[in-house]
Amino acid sequence: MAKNNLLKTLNPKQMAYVNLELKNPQNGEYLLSVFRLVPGGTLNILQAAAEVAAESSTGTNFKVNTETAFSKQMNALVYRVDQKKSLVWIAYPWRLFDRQGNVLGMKEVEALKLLDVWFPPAMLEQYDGPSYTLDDMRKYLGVQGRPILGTIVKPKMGLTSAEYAEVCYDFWVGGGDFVKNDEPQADQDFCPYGKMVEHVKRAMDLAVKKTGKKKVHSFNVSAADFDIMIERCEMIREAGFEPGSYAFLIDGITAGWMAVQTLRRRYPDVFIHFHRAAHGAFTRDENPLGFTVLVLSKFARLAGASGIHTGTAGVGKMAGSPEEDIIAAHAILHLHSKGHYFEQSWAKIPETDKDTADLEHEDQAHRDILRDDDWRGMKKCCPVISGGLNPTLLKPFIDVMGNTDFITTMGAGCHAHPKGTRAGAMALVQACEAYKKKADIRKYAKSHKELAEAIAFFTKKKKKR
Ligand code: CAP
Ligand code: MG
Ligand code: MG
Repeated sequence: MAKNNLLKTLNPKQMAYVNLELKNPQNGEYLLSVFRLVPGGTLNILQAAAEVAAESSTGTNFKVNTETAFSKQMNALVYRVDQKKSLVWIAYPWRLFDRQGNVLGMKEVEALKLLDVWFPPAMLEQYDGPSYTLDDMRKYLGVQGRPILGTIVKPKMGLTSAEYAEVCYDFWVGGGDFVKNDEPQADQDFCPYGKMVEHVKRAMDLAVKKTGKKKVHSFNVSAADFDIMIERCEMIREAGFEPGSYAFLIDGITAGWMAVQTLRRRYPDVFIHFHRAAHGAFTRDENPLGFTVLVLSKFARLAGASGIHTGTAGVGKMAGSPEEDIIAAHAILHLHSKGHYFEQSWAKIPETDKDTADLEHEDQAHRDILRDDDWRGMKKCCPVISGGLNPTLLKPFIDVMGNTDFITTMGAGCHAHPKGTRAGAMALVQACEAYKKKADIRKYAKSHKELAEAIAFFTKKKKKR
């Protein structure tokens, strides 16, 4: 249907949320968004889009008498429609900063997926963005030019605190850098939180002493309420861990944006690790409702997460399209990034100042530039790559990612190794060495037993589940 005819179908309330002539939407006043929208009931795409814009900004299902001249200026505006592709573009006055939660339940839509968002500079300046970043973790660990090599302790739950810490120790002395709680691990009676913290501290001290290398543990601080979350953070800080040796893991979707931003604001000296458990309900391709991995990852950077899981781009076990996962990973890493529909600049560094923008790729320069000027840009958020990976999949993932600027955490990929966790860690380290030496992993395995055992096991494993 021609645009003018579509416009004629709008009722007065819907008209107040549409402006297909909006001049220069990237003028800095709006958060821009693009949705895949399939109208529900008898509505056409523009009517349904206007209802979404109303419900997710200032409106409801009827025009109310209480609206004011100012409130009307806060109306979100549908500014573009692509009927063929079922795409609609909506501009939100960024001062609203709405989270779209309501609209997914509206009868007026059959499908509604937030595909990409664009943040205006004024909005970027208002949000904390990351503080302690991957660059800081690299500096602490003394690890440059390769991924941070991590694991998740498995079994996911069920170990006592002493058994849990032993797995950490074995991974660390095998050469691994980083251990995380699994997302559901918290304060179970068989592994009380305080005991787990105590045992991990002891294991870390022993591993640091034995290897002479710094180590990091990411503690899941997600909890039933904020007080307990903060209590856990304080417990960890009082347990004697040196700054940099611990991260706070938060199940960001179930604990919510407030939890993420609270941690960012209270602990700017700690790596805030956003685990995205439950994201599949919103992000899977098969799901016509929700948002993409790209959108989730961009919001995590805005909210101040130091790192967020962005998926294994089809290399690991979790669903997720390669393109989507890689776009998301790059969007949170760099100062300028290309999304599905928007080019996002996370910095005010002028395009002309190209050398400066290029410098952001060198960790050191990136930090100095961004630190000495209050708002030149929003620091990087680190992709955490996890889910069904094992040492044989490290290079395939790096090849898809195009860089080694990420943390990888392999659970079964380490603890299912036929010779146990320490050998699993050694196999991971050896696979990384092979990558850095540009050596074929099978050739390298000829002189590296643990890697050879991993290759034999995980390639055989694929055939027989
Ligand atoms: C991986 C993992 C991660 C998921 C998260 C798990 O274990 O611990 O939480 O991969 O998915 O519980 O499955 P494995 P994503 O290494 O043993 O697979 O990173 O995609 O959010
Ligand atoms: Mg800032
Ligand atoms: Mg997990």
